Amino acid sequence: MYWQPIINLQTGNITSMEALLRWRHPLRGWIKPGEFIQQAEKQGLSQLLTRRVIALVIAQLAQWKNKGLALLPVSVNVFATDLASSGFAEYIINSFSSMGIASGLLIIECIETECLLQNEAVVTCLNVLRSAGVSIALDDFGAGYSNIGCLGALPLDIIKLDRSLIENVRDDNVSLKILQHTVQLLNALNYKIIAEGIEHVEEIDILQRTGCHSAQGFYFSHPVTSEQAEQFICQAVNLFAVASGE
Ligand code: G
Ligand code: MN
Repeated sequence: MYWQPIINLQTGNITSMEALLRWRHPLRGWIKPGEFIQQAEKQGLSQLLTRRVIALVIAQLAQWKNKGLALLPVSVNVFATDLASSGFAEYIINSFSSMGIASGLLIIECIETECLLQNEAVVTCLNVLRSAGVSIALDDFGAGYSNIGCLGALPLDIIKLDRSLIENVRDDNVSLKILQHTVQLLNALNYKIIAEGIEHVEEIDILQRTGCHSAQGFYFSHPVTSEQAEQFICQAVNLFAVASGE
Protein backbone atom coordinates (compact mmCIF):
# COMPACT_ATOMS: atom_id res chain seq x y z
CA MET A 1 0.00 0.00 0.00
CA TYR A 2 1.31 3.43 -0.96
CA TRP A 3 0.10 6.84 0.18
CA GLN A 4 0.00 10.09 -1.78
CA PRO A 5 -0.42 13.28 0.26
CA ILE A 6 -3.11 15.82 -0.61
CA ILE A 7 -2.09 19.38 0.18
CA ASN A 8 -4.04 22.43 1.34
CA LEU A 9 -3.26 25.04 -1.32
CA GLN A 10 -3.39 27.90 1.19
CA THR A 11 -0.98 26.45 3.75
CA GLY A 12 0.98 23.61 2.13
CA ASN A 13 -0.04 21.29 4.98
CA ILE A 14 -1.19 17.74 4.28
CA THR A 15 -4.97 17.47 4.66
CA SER A 16 -5.42 13.81 3.73
CA MET A 17 -3.77 10.93 1.89
CA GLU A 18 -4.89 8.76 -1.01
CA ALA A 19 -4.25 5.06 -0.44
CA LEU A 20 -2.89 3.52 -3.65
CA LEU A 21 -2.27 -0.14 -4.29
CA ARG A 22 0.99 -1.23 -5.89
CA TRP A 23 1.82 -4.83 -6.76
CA ARG A 24 5.31 -6.26 -6.89
CA HIS A 25 5.06 -9.59 -8.70
CA PRO A 26 7.74 -12.11 -7.59
CA LEU A 27 8.86 -12.68 -11.22
CA ARG A 28 7.57 -9.75 -13.26
CA GLY A 29 8.51 -6.95 -10.87
CA TRP A 30 6.32 -3.89 -10.41
CA ILE A 31 3.02 -4.19 -12.24
CA LYS A 32 1.16 -0.99 -13.03
CA PRO A 33 -2.04 -0.55 -11.02
CA GLY A 34 -4.05 0.11 -14.20
CA GLU A 35 -3.11 -3.37 -15.41
CA PHE A 36 -3.86 -5.52 -12.38
CA ILE A 37 -6.89 -3.55 -11.21
CA GLN A 38 -8.51 -3.99 -14.62
CA GLN A 39 -7.69 -7.72 -14.50
CA ALA A 40 -9.16 -8.04 -11.02
CA GLU A 41 -12.35 -6.35 -12.20
CA LYS A 42 -12.57 -8.65 -15.26
CA GLN A 43 -12.18 -11.75 -13.10
CA GLY A 44 -14.83 -10.65 -10.65
CA LEU A 45 -12.31 -10.01 -7.89
CA SER A 46 -13.03 -6.31 -7.45
CA GLN A 47 -14.99 -6.70 -4.23
CA LEU A 48 -12.27 -8.83 -2.66
CA LEU A 49 -9.68 -6.28 -3.74
CA THR A 50 -11.60 -3.31 -2.32
CA ARG A 51 -12.26 -5.08 0.98
CA ARG A 52 -8.59 -6.00 1.25
CA VAL A 53 -7.57 -2.37 0.65
CA ILE A 54 -10.02 -1.12 3.26
CA ALA A 55 -8.75 -3.69 5.78
CA LEU A 56 -5.15 -2.61 5.10
CA VAL A 57 -6.04 1.07 5.49
CA ILE A 58 -7.82 0.46 8.79
CA ALA A 59 -4.94 -1.68 10.09
CA GLN A 60 -2.49 1.10 9.23
CA LEU A 61 -4.64 3.78 10.85
CA ALA A 62 -4.96 1.61 13.99
CA GLN A 63 -1.18 1.20 14.11
CA TRP A 64 -0.64 4.95 13.79
CA LYS A 65 -3.30 5.60 16.43
CA ASN A 66 -1.53 3.21 18.84
CA LYS A 67 1.69 5.15 18.31
CA GLY A 68 -0.13 8.31 19.34
CA LEU A 69 -0.07 9.96 15.91
CA ALA A 70 -2.73 12.49 14.90
CA LEU A 71 -4.61 10.64 12.17
CA LEU A 72 -5.34 12.20 8.79
CA PRO A 73 -8.30 11.27 6.60
CA VAL A 74 -7.52 8.61 3.98
CA SER A 75 -9.19 8.24 0.61
CA VAL A 76 -9.78 4.84 -0.95
CA ASN A 77 -10.69 4.17 -4.59
CA VAL A 78 -13.65 1.88 -5.06
CA PHE A 79 -15.45 0.40 -8.07
CA ALA A 80 -19.00 1.44 -8.86
CA THR A 81 -19.89 -2.26 -8.60
CA ASP A 82 -18.71 -2.27 -4.95
CA LEU A 83 -21.15 0.51 -4.17
CA ALA A 84 -23.97 -1.38 -5.83
CA SER A 85 -23.24 -4.61 -3.94
CA SER A 86 -25.41 -5.31 -0.93
CA GLY A 87 -23.92 -4.76 2.51
CA PHE A 88 -20.95 -2.70 1.32
CA ALA A 89 -21.68 0.40 3.44
CA GLU A 90 -22.34 -1.79 6.48
CA TYR A 91 -19.08 -3.70 5.90
CA ILE A 92 -17.12 -0.44 5.94
CA ILE A 93 -18.89 1.03 8.95
CA ASN A 94 -18.49 -2.21 10.96
CA SER A 95 -14.83 -2.59 9.98
CA PHE A 96 -14.01 0.90 11.24
CA SER A 97 -15.97 0.60 14.46
CA SER A 98 -14.55 -2.85 15.30
CA MET A 99 -11.03 -1.40 15.15
CA GLY A 100 -11.97 1.73 17.12
CA ILE A 101 -11.28 4.08 14.19
CA ALA A 102 -13.71 6.90 13.35
CA SER A 103 -15.36 6.31 9.98
CA GLY A 104 -15.22 10.09 9.50
CA LEU A 105 -11.56 9.52 8.58
CA LEU A 106 -12.59 7.73 5.40
CA ILE A 107 -13.08 9.31 1.99
CA ILE A 108 -14.53 7.07 -0.71
CA GLU A 109 -13.36 7.95 -4.23
CA CYS A 110 -15.53 6.75 -7.06
CA ILE A 111 -15.59 7.33 -10.80
CA GLU A 112 -18.60 7.33 -13.02
CA THR A 113 -18.44 4.52 -15.56
CA GLU A 114 -21.34 4.38 -17.95
CA CYS A 115 -23.87 5.78 -15.48
CA LEU A 116 -23.28 2.93 -13.00
CA LEU A 117 -23.13 5.38 -10.14
CA GLN A 118 -26.55 6.80 -10.87
CA ASN A 119 -28.18 3.53 -9.95
CA GLU A 120 -30.51 3.60 -6.96
CA ALA A 121 -28.55 1.04 -4.90
CA VAL A 122 -25.37 3.11 -5.31
CA VAL A 123 -27.05 6.33 -4.21
CA THR A 124 -28.48 4.54 -1.15
CA CYS A 125 -25.05 3.12 -0.30
CA LEU A 126 -23.42 6.57 -0.59
CA ASN A 127 -26.10 8.10 1.63
CA VAL A 128 -25.60 5.43 4.32
CA LEU A 129 -21.84 6.01 4.23
CA ARG A 130 -22.30 9.76 4.43
CA SER A 131 -24.59 9.50 7.43
CA ALA A 132 -21.73 7.62 9.16
CA GLY A 133 -19.43 10.58 8.48
CA VAL A 134 -17.68 9.15 5.41
CA SER A 135 -16.94 11.75 2.70
CA ILE A 136 -17.68 10.96 -0.92
CA ALA A 137 -15.37 12.15 -3.71
CA LEU A 138 -16.00 12.00 -7.44
CA ASP A 139 -12.65 11.03 -9.00
CA ASP A 140 -11.30 12.08 -12.41
CA PHE A 141 -13.90 14.84 -12.90
CA GLY A 142 -13.74 16.15 -16.46
CA ALA A 143 -12.63 12.81 -17.94
CA GLY A 144 -14.65 9.86 -19.20
CA TYR A 145 -18.14 9.71 -17.74
CA SER A 146 -17.26 11.77 -14.63
CA ASN A 147 -18.98 14.95 -15.79
CA ILE A 148 -21.41 17.71 -14.92
CA GLY A 149 -24.37 15.31 -15.11
CA CYS A 150 -23.12 13.52 -11.98
CA LEU A 151 -23.24 16.62 -9.81
CA GLY A 152 -26.96 16.88 -9.22
CA ALA A 153 -27.52 13.14 -9.34
CA LEU A 154 -25.14 11.97 -6.63
CA PRO A 155 -24.50 12.77 -2.96
CA LEU A 156 -20.96 14.17 -3.22
CA ASP A 157 -18.70 16.19 -0.92
CA ILE A 158 -15.49 16.43 -2.91
CA ILE A 159 -14.73 16.77 -6.61
CA LYS A 160 -11.30 15.69 -7.84
CA LEU A 161 -10.30 17.48 -11.02
CA ASP A 162 -8.74 15.13 -13.55
CA ARG A 163 -5.16 15.88 -14.55
CA SER A 164 -6.30 16.55 -18.12
CA LEU A 165 -8.06 19.74 -16.90
CA ILE A 166 -4.79 21.05 -15.49
CA GLU A 167 -1.94 19.82 -17.66
CA ASN A 168 -2.27 22.56 -20.32
CA VAL A 169 -3.30 25.58 -18.26
CA ARG A 170 0.22 27.02 -18.11
CA ASP A 171 0.37 27.79 -21.80
CA ASP A 172 -3.11 27.46 -23.24
CA ASN A 173 -5.69 30.15 -22.62
CA VAL A 174 -8.70 28.02 -23.53
CA SER A 175 -7.63 25.32 -21.02
CA LEU A 176 -7.15 28.04 -18.41
CA LYS A 177 -10.64 29.44 -18.96
CA ILE A 178 -12.18 25.95 -18.78
CA LEU A 179 -10.40 25.32 -15.48
CA GLN A 180 -11.37 28.69 -14.00
CA HIS A 181 -15.03 28.33 -14.85
CA THR A 182 -15.16 24.68 -13.78
CA VAL A 183 -13.77 25.63 -10.37
CA GLN A 184 -16.18 28.57 -10.16
CA LEU A 185 -19.11 26.24 -10.89
CA LEU A 186 -17.96 23.67 -8.31
CA ASN A 187 -17.47 26.40 -5.69
CA ALA A 188 -20.96 27.74 -6.37
CA LEU A 189 -22.24 24.24 -5.60
CA ASN A 190 -20.19 24.16 -2.34
CA TYR A 191 -17.99 21.20 -3.19
CA LYS A 192 -14.50 20.79 -1.82
CA ILE A 193 -12.19 20.80 -4.85
CA ILE A 194 -8.98 18.76 -5.17
CA ALA A 195 -6.77 19.13 -8.25
CA GLU A 196 -4.96 15.96 -9.36
CA GLY A 197 -1.66 15.48 -11.12
CA ILE A 198 0.17 18.71 -10.19
CA GLU A 199 3.62 18.48 -11.74
CA HIS A 200 4.71 22.14 -12.08
CA VAL A 201 5.08 25.04 -9.67
CA GLU A 202 3.21 27.43 -12.02
CA GLU A 203 0.09 25.28 -11.73
CA ILE A 204 -0.08 25.95 -8.00
CA ASP A 205 -0.32 29.72 -8.41
CA ILE A 206 -3.03 29.32 -11.05
CA LEU A 207 -5.04 26.91 -8.88
CA GLN A 208 -4.76 29.14 -5.80
CA ARG A 209 -6.02 32.17 -7.73
CA THR A 210 -8.79 30.12 -9.31
CA GLY A 211 -10.21 29.10 -5.91
CA CYS A 212 -9.21 25.46 -5.82
CA HIS A 213 -8.80 24.20 -2.23
CA SER A 214 -6.35 21.31 -2.35
CA ALA A 215 -4.05 19.44 -4.69
CA GLN A 216 -1.94 16.33 -5.11
CA GLY A 217 0.69 15.34 -7.61
CA PHE A 218 4.30 14.50 -8.29
CA TYR A 219 5.32 18.15 -7.72
CA PHE A 220 4.50 17.74 -4.02
CA SER A 221 5.11 14.04 -3.58
CA HIS A 222 4.90 10.74 -5.42
CA PRO A 223 2.94 8.04 -3.60
CA VAL A 224 5.18 7.00 -0.67
CA THR A 225 5.58 3.94 1.54
CA SER A 226 3.85 3.65 4.92
CA GLU A 227 7.13 4.49 6.66
CA GLN A 228 7.52 7.72 4.66
CA ALA A 229 3.85 8.59 5.15
CA GLU A 230 4.39 8.18 8.88
CA GLN A 231 7.31 10.61 8.73
CA PHE A 232 5.11 13.14 6.92
CA ILE A 233 2.47 12.87 9.67
CA CYS A 234 4.92 12.87 12.61
CA GLN A 235 6.86 15.85 11.40
CA ALA A 236 3.77 17.76 10.16
CA VAL A 237 5.74 18.21 6.94
CA ASN A 238 4.91 21.31 4.87
CA LEU A 239 5.08 20.23 1.24
CA PHE A 240 5.33 23.80 -0.14
CA ALA A 241 8.67 24.04 1.64
CA VAL A 242 9.83 20.53 0.65
CA ALA A 243 8.85 20.81 -3.02
CA SER A 244 10.46 24.22 -3.50
CA GLY A 245 13.64 22.95 -1.86
CA GLU A 246 13.55 25.37 1.11
O1 G B 1 -7.63 7.43 -10.86
P1 G B 1 -6.82 8.17 -9.82
O2 G B 1 -6.92 9.65 -9.96
O3 G B 1 -7.12 7.70 -8.42
O4 G B 1 -5.32 7.79 -10.15
C1 G B 1 -4.27 8.04 -9.29
C2 G B 1 -3.01 7.63 -10.07
O5 G B 1 -2.37 8.82 -10.57
C3 G B 1 -2.00 6.92 -9.21
O6 G B 1 -1.58 5.76 -9.88
C4 G B 1 -0.86 7.91 -9.05
O7 G B 1 0.39 7.30 -8.96
C5 G B 1 -0.98 8.75 -10.32
N1 G B 1 -0.47 10.12 -10.10
C6 G B 1 -0.41 10.80 -8.95
N2 G B 1 0.12 12.04 -9.10
C7 G B 1 0.41 12.17 -10.42
C8 G B 1 1.02 13.21 -11.21
O8 G B 1 1.38 14.29 -10.74
N3 G B 1 1.16 12.95 -12.55
C9 G B 1 0.77 11.78 -13.12
N4 G B 1 0.96 11.62 -14.42
N5 G B 1 0.22 10.77 -12.41
C10 G B 1 0.03 10.94 -11.06
MN1 MN C 1 -8.32 8.46 -6.98
